[in-house]
Amino acid sequence: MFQFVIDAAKKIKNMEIRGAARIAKFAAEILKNVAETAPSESFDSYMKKAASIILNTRPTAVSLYNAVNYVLNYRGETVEERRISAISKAKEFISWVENAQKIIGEIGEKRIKDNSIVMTHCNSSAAISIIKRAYEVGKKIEVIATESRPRLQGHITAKQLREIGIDVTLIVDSAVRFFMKEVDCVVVGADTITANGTLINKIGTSQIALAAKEARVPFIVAAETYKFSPKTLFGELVVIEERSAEEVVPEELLKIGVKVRNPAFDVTPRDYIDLIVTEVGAIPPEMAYVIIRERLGYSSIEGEIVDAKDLD
Ligand code: RI2
Repeated sequence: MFQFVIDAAKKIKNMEIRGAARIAKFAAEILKNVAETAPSESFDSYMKKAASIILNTRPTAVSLYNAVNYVLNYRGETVEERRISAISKAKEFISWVENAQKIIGEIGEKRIKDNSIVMTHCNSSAAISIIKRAYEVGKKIEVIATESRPRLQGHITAKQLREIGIDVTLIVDSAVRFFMKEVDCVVVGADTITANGTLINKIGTSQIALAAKEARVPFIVAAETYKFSPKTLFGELVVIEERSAEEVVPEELLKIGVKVRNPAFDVTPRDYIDLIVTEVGAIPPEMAYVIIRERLGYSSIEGEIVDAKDLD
């Protein structure tokens, strides 16, 4: 029974399935599958164990936690009622993901000027939704996409934008400040936004924000409301995932004792963020608390989540 959950969790861990929204949607799909097939006598324990396995994959993007928590808040007197409730919660979450990205595109597009150059980092479906929409409504835009070492998600972004006809220039991450003077606005995604409006996103994001602020270039974050972290409201710090050294250097360097650090994300203070485009509106980062209270609620905290650390 759990083999398919373990296999799915591995896909998240090795980044075959990646991107904060995609992993959250995938988690909801796995839990839906578990809800549909779990034996009645152990329905609740199957759901909890599957949740633990899924949560024990990538620690930083709160979207994964919010997805699991949303589905695990199923209710019902009988097992069959709980099964139906869990399946419908999973479906609700999946459509939340799909609809939110579309609306973010429609809202965020209005902040992109005609004849402008937009810089983006990594591969964010929410950020791309804004860029694509601006292009679709007829604005003439060019995109500067960063390579996003070490996993080179910038290549995916460049390909996705080129496929629909947008002019894209790919640059190495360290060239961000060199090109910033040509840029009209920066649009990036989010893995997590904390209660005080801090952004956690792909490593390198904070340097781009710094360069943008220096050059007075607007820095826009595209984030569905399930990227906001209820846990941070209660003092929890966001864990920054550190991935393996092999992603960064060839083995021969490791063999001679070169040490490598490979944090996957960094932290951008809210003072560097002009706007967060969510599916419920374009807000200043200071409004993060309101989003958490109104969209995610305290029940997210109370939901029963098992500690997944030991389940590898
Ligand atoms: P969407 C990605 O993380 C990037 O940091 C990206 O900005 C963020 O998720 C949000 O992506 P990774 O999974 O949810 O590549 O907007 O490490 O697609």
